[in-house]
Amino acid sequence: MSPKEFRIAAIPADGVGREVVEAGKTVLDAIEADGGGRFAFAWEEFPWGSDYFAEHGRMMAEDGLETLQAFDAIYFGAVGWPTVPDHVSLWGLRLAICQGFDQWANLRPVRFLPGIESPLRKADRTDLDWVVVRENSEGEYAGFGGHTFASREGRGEVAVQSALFTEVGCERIIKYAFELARTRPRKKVSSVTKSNAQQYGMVLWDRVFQRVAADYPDVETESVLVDAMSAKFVLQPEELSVVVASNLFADILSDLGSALAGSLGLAPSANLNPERRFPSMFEPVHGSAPDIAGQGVCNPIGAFGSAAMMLDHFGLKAEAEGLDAAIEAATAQGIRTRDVGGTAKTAEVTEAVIANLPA
Ligand code: GGG
Repeated sequence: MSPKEFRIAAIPADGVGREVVEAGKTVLDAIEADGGGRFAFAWEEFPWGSDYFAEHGRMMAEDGLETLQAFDAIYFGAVGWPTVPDHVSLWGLRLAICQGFDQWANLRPVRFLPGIESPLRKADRTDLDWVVVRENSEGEYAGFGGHTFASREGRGEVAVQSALFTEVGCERIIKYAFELARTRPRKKVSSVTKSNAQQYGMVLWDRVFQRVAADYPDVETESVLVDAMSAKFVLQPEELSVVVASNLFADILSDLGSALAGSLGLAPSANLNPERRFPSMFEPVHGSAPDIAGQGVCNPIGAFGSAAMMLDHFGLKAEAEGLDAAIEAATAQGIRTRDVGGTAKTAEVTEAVIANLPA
């Protein structure tokens, strides 16, 4: 029987993104080798990112989305480098892909791993299990706005940035969160807005949340303002399971969550087009970390967790679970990069995870 082939576009992009994508490919190659010829990964790597911008004046090829459309998934590193304004690099690559491919659901599990200290208590908190569900197509990242210069000195500049909330956009992400909650041990969805101050879009979100919640009587719910939710992450972490929020709020809360799990370097994510009309994209939550790039010391665990989410997306459930278990085994053995209090290099963590893959 010929192996089922999965075409993967690798976009390492900037800084430590290159190191973690290389590490992730090494782990996935080992999983493929252990797969007994049942499946194969066909990789193509794209040199897009801030260096590409210096040469071509754009972050990705003009026909980049057409090229990527032929792939089953995108494995992404990180975007952002001091040579390119951050909003130019982000909009030119990561957001161009997320929005171009209608990857409207961004899943950001917060992984509390054995052997990793959480600031929530000076011990690991593997009793906690959160998923942040981020609306990934509109909200505060819709890109609506403009600016104007009010005087010749450039003073008095005015800028407007609008957030877009549509009933369709709110409903699909909120339903996604409820469906996800039904698959989890704690069936609870916490919705996060700031609808007391943001009286149009976020009031619409709250209304849709209440309407959708009525269809899921088996799922516990709460609506919490984002400031209160930030405190709740720290003070009542046992109260959380699925947290659904707008693009900006979920971006912030998922960083808070992964910091509370020990490090941003641990956090995986999936940018999903649930209808599967377009490829989905898997990437660690962290950015390009210019301060440690190129030193071989960055934490590859977030990229490995993202690879596990990609395997799950391919229907390779056993391999996804095997990789997640290997990650846990490696951290439990004390193999940690310096962001989580260890001395291991990226390559040592990679070797440890491969050594712990199920036979
Ligand atoms: N791997 C994630 C990444 O590169 N993030 C850079 C960033 O600034 N992201 C903003 C966002 O998640 O919207």
